[in-house]
Parts: sequence; structure tokens; C-alpha cells
Amino acid sequence: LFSAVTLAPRDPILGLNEAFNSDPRRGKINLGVGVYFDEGGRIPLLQATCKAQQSLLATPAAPGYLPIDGLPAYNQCVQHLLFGEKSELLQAQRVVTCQALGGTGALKIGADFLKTLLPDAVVAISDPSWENHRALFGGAGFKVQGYRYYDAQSQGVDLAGMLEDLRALPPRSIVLLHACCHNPTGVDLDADDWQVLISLIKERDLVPFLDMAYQGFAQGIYEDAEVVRLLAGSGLTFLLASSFSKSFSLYGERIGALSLVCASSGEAERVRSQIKRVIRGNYSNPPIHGAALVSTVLGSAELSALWQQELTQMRGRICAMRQMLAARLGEQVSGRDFSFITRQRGMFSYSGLSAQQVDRLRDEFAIYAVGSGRICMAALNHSNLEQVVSAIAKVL
Ligand code: PLP
Ligand code: TYF
Repeated sequence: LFSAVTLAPRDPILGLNEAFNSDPRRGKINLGVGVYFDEGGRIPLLQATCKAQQSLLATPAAPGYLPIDGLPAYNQCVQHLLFGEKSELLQAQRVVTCQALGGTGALKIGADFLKTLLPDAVVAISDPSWENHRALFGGAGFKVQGYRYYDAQSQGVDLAGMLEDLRALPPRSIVLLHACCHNPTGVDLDADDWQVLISLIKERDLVPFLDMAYQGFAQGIYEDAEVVRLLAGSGLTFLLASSFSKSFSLYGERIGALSLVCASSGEAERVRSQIKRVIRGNYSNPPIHGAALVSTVLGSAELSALWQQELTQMRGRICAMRQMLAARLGEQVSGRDFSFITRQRGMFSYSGLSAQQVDRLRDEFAIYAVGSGRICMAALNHSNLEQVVSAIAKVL
């Protein structure tokens, strides 16, 4: 049965982790994977979740099955965070939100559901994008193609190219959009760009699917959800995959959500029933713990405020590292402008390092980055920054 099975390539990012872990060199640095590390190089256990954990432990309960679409209190908190407590869409019961296994699980449920509605649709993803987008939508049976996004010349968005490529898509194509903190480039659309894009989506009858894995890492929880409010106000129906892996530092709990904005409450009820069917056929129902933690935090004004403070600290630390990296590289490498590092948002910097330079960083300096030149700003700290600066200066 298995004799003809060939060896699959490693995931370009998670595979790097495996290589990093088995590297025996002391002082090695992992700037590959998109995970937030604190100044001490550890994944932080947030105080807000720690307190939520304690209160959950005080009232132990056997883990029965959750409803197919997840913990109701959790789904409600998620809706408030994404759409705002006073959202007209929520009041009109036009939004279906289902707990999902991280942002990845939300994308997968959304993709499987869309496949039943639009079996022949093209899925358009940004060039470049998170590698897993292609795998997820390709795996759900869609043809996946890229649209122009990053402009290496200006180190910004190629908006004209993006619009041209989206305009050329057949109606009812699915357009995957990074809501904020674009992975891997760190380059986002601004509010005016989003408005232009939304008009085009309407005009061309495209299906927007937002991916928001880094809410809170650009400017703040509210600010980073701007595109969600713009789409909500546009009258369009759309899908939104969201995740608490990064913003709550709950990577291994696999906690996220899929939200679907529908045209009416009746439509929402029918959509929910079909989404539940997709979930049932995949994993039946989701695990409890992550949802219990997040809803305990978001359901408490005090813990929620504490969480926002901790998130603000994470964001601030990344910005400080951006400033330091740009400044120190500017001092070490003459004749080059590194200010683009401070303009990029979220966890990553698209550094412009070539694949060869990334190889040299790994082979000669034990510094791991993604082959595309993406480096994780959240893995830098005051102890490793100089080592990274001097290695980058040497390979440049
Ligand atoms: N979407 C993007 C753009 C990501 O970078 C990630 C990263 O992990 C995800 C989705 C998935 O997140 P999760 O770990 O919650 O599945
Ligand atoms: O881009 C990243 O590094 C994160 C983590 O298959 C990640 O999004 C990377 C690859 C993957 C799953 C998560």
C-alpha cells in the first residue's frame, strides 16, 4: 500500500523550525517562524490567560462535547471583538461565527464550504502570501492563482497591479485578503486603498475572504479591524477567518473562528446549518480549553483590559526592535536606507535578503530566516540584536 509513497517536501516555515531545533550550534537564532517571543526569548504566558486559567480551575468540570459550532459565549465575544458590540450586522443577526481550530481551521472550514457553493471558482491569493493559503485552498479542490501585491521597488503595495489582476478575474472568484499585518511582507493597504478595492469587488462580483491572524499587532485591536468594518458597511457578503494564536499567545490551543456575513438572518440560519455539516464531517466539534480561556478573558472587563495592555506591550516591543534594527543596520551598512523596516507592520520584515544571503546567514552565522527573506521581528531582543545586525551587514 505505502511502497510507492514519495517523500513530501517540508513546510517552508515549520520545516525551518525542525532544522533549527536539530542545529547543535550554540547561540543559534530563529528568525523564521511567525511566533511572538518576549525579551527573554520565550513565548509569553499572558497574565490575563493565566488568571482566566485559575478561575477555570476553581470550578472544574468534565469536558463534555461542545456544540458543533463551538462554545456559544466564545462565539459571541469573537463577534464583538471583530464587528463591534453595537454592530448593526450583529443586531440584525446576519453574522454566523463558529469556533475553529485556529485561523488555519477557519480557512479550511470556509474553503470546504465555498467548494460546495462555487465548485469551479478560482481562488486568488496575494503574491507573495502565507504559503499555507495555496495548500489549503488547493487541498479543498480550488484552482489557486496569485494577484500582484508587493512592489519590491517601492517596498509598498502595487495597488494598480493588484486592481488590474483582480479586475481580470471571472465573477464569483474568491479573493483572499490579509486584513492587517500582511504575511510575509508587513505591507498593508490603507483605508483609501481598501475603499477602492471594495468598489472593485462589488463591481466585479468577487467573493472576499479576509484572513486576520494578527489583529492587534499593527495599531490595536479596534484599528486593525478597520477593513472588517468597511466590508460590513459595504453591504457585501463575505467570510472572515480570525485567530487568537498570536494575540493571546495561545498557539497550541488551536483557537480561532470563522465568521460569515450573510444578507439576512434567514440566510445566516441556513449558512450556519451548512457550516455545522462541514465541521461535523471534519472533526465533529472543537476542543474546549482555548475557547474557555478566551471567553473568560473577553467576558471580564478587568481581564480584557489586562489583555489589551499585554498586547500593547507585545506590539510596542516589536516596534522598538524595528527601530533598533533599522538604526543599527544604517550605521553598519553605508549607503543603504533601512527605514522600510520601521514602516512595515506586524511580526515580519520582508528584508530584501536573497535566498543566497539567507543561506549564508544560516550556514555561517546560525541565524535562520525564511528563504523569501522574511525575518520575524518578534524574535529579536536586546541580547541577540547585535549578532543579527553584524551577520546581516556581512552577508549584504
Ligand atoms: N493566516 C496567516 C496569514 C498566518 O500567518 C497564520 C499564522 O499562523 C495563520 C493564518 C494561521 O494561524 P493559526 O496558527 O491560528 O492557525
Ligand atoms: O508564517 C508563519 O510563520 C506563521 C506560523 O504551516 C506558521 O503563520 C507557519 C507555517 C505553517 C503554520 C503556521
